[in-house]
Amino acid sequence: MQPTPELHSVASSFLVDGELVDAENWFGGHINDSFLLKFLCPDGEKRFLLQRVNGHVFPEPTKVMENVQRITEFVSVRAPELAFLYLVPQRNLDPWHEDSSGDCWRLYPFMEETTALLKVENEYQARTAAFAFGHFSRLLSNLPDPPLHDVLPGFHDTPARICALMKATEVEGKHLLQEIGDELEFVQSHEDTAGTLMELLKSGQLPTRVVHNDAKISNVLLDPKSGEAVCVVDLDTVGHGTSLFDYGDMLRSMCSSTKEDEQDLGKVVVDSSLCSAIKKGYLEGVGSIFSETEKELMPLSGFIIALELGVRFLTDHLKGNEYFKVTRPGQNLDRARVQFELAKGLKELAES
Ligand code: GN1
Ligand code: MG
Repeated sequence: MQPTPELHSVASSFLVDGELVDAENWFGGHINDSFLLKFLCPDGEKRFLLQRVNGHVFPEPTKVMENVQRITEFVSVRAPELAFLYLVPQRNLDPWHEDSSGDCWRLYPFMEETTALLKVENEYQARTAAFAFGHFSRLLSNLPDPPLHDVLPGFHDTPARICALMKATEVEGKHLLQEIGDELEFVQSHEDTAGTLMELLKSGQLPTRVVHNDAKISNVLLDPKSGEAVCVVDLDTVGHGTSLFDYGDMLRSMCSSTKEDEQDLGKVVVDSSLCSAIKKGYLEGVGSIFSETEKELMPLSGFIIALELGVRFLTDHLKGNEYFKVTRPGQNLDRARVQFELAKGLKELAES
């Protein structure tokens, strides 16, 4: 499509030797606005990914960008051989663009010859993606002080997420309560277990590490020929927490070949061989830094993070989809139901 004047203006601030000739919406996540840009450069066409950080979700987008810049700089020094999304600076060498309304824009070279999966198809993919997240955490375990900004305080605070759901049911969703009675009962009956990770993290029984915080399958780019993971992406949420936030996110997003908004819950099946592949890959990637307590809680973390995400989708459904983008009515409710179904399957597996 013809780039809009806004995209032209933003794109022209970045240090690219070429002319912007095409822009397409890029549907790569539920949060930020992304565009695939094509520039005509002296040595041919080049593609870039332009993103506007969602200022509603991230109230301090400059802090998000400061974190992203620190991480990418650190990785470029520590592991220059690693394929990674490096920020293209602006012409004035600032690492990102801030527009007149305070929105932050960033530009990455498009990772040609890679693909992102919305769902896992086989054990190899699960293992290599989990390895990539483990390796990422291991690499960042040496990130020097100061700590990264906490851009979304309480992001994986499961008990606080449950409180927010209960509040939403009181304030905003009375007319919807009948529709979600079973889901609310499921959440309430597992409230205690759901708080395990936060409790152990707060008491120091689980170590605090630098973690990705959004370790889902679509946040790893794969080589479509070899199937191997090439690059971990989406650094907005990287911060300090337990590795089990990532491990739990991997289990819930890679333990099944189901779509995230599947309406037929009969298709939501937890595949134990995918779970074993995730475990192998993650432990290989993260290496010796993993403690016994972390290892013990690995299986339960999948249940907790699936339940937590279900709670977040359900809360957003009640609040009129103000957080997660939707393309159809009821999509966040369907997403919530899938997560609760996965949570049930992951709990059974953890207890078996
Ligand atoms: C969001 O934007 P995206 O798709 O990378 C969300 C994650 C959820 C995920 C579920 C900042 O990630 O926490 O697990 O959707 N990111 C944020 O698909 O809330
Ligand atoms: Mg994200």
